[in-house]
Amino acid sequence: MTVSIGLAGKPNSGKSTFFKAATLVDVEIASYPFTTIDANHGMSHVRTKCPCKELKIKCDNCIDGNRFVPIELVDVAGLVPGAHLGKGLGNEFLDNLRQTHAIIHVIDASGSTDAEGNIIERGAHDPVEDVQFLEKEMMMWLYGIIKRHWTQLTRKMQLQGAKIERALAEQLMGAGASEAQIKTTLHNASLGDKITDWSDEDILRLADEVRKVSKPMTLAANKIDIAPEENIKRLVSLENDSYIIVPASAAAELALRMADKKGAIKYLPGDADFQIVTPGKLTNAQRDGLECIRTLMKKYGGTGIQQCINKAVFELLDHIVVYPVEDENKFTDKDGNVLPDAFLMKRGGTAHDLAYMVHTDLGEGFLHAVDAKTKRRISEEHVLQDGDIIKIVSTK
Ligand SMILES: Nc1nc2c(ncn2[C@@H]2O[C@H](COP(=O)(O)OP(=O)(O)OP(=O)(O)O)[C@@H](O)[C@H]2O)c(=O)[nH]1
Ligand SMILES: [Mg+2]
Repeated sequence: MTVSIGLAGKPNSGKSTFFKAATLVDVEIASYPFTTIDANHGMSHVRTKCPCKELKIKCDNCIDGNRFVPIELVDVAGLVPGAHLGKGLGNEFLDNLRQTHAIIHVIDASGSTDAEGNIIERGAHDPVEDVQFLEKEMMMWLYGIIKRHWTQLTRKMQLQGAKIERALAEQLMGAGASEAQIKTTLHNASLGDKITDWSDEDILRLADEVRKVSKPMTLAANKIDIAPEENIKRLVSLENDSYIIVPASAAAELALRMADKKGAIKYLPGDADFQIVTPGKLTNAQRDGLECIRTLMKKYGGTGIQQCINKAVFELLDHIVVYPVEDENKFTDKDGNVLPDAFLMKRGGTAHDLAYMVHTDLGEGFLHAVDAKTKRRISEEHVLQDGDIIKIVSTK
């Protein structure tokens, strides 16, 4: 299953710019609220070190040792405070986030848009005020789903004797919360299984816990190219155990990706710098623009866009990258392609889990696996590590 990351936030914060920069899909971008109405889906990538470098083998599936592993990005309509009550474009757009595994909350750090995304004088809105609204809207949306299905839920439990976590998971399936996740949330919210005793406050607490496990969030403090330094500092200072905050400029990343596509510069998403390759192809204004971006990148270590995606996948979702191969000596598939596939999997996954991810048949006929780096045979319970190259031996 492809990892899916949602881009959400108030209107005009730069979600579609982020999306276009990260997927190169040409979507509408404009300086007014609610430019995007229907969600955009596109392919982007996490960036990791390809194992070919340490193995000193030639590989055609990475760029200078940088491996880009596909993920899905979803760019949704802007949400405003009160969206769960139907404000702005309403809560139907929260539904576009159902299938996503994590969310990048895109914030306008420049403070030049109000809570509804209308343009105001730069710095007139405090972006710190925007930080928590999305969590609250999502909590209220989940609360709404539970309340709407309350009668069905009680009936399922009382008449059919269903377990509470099973009944809730079925109800919240669309929200992407699994039975195991629900079990954890019930524990975290200190709720017993007698749901007829639950108060509205209990259900709200549960909804908040479900949001945390099923839609973890990282924050992109966007528009750092025009944001007052003070705003960025204050946003970054909010980072703690439950918040990851990345200063970012979607506009800068988009400019770099476009210039790279044209062949004017050499830039890989996530790089801390770029090279101008054909100065003749650039106007003076373009060159000045690029130099401004370079200064910004020096300060922040890049544009922040790739960093957001990487943090969402590797930190929030705690995924690792593993490489299945058919030939454990040459690190290839049967056609001789070196490290042909890269799979994202949750940390803690085993060789057997990987077999199932590659193909159901491989999983069902699993005999053992081989760690191609050490040539050691590994059993089905062997927990894989980031960067592992695995040969699976199966009867099928
Ligand atoms: N300076 C600057 N402007 C940006 C940046 N990212 C986006 N913008 C501008 O912000 C405006 C809104 O960008 P969009 O990407 O359309 O914003 P959105 O969040 O998708 O907006 P809605 O679809 O209306 O919710 C556009 O004028 C963009 O050019 C950035 O990093 N820096
Ligand atoms: Mg948009």
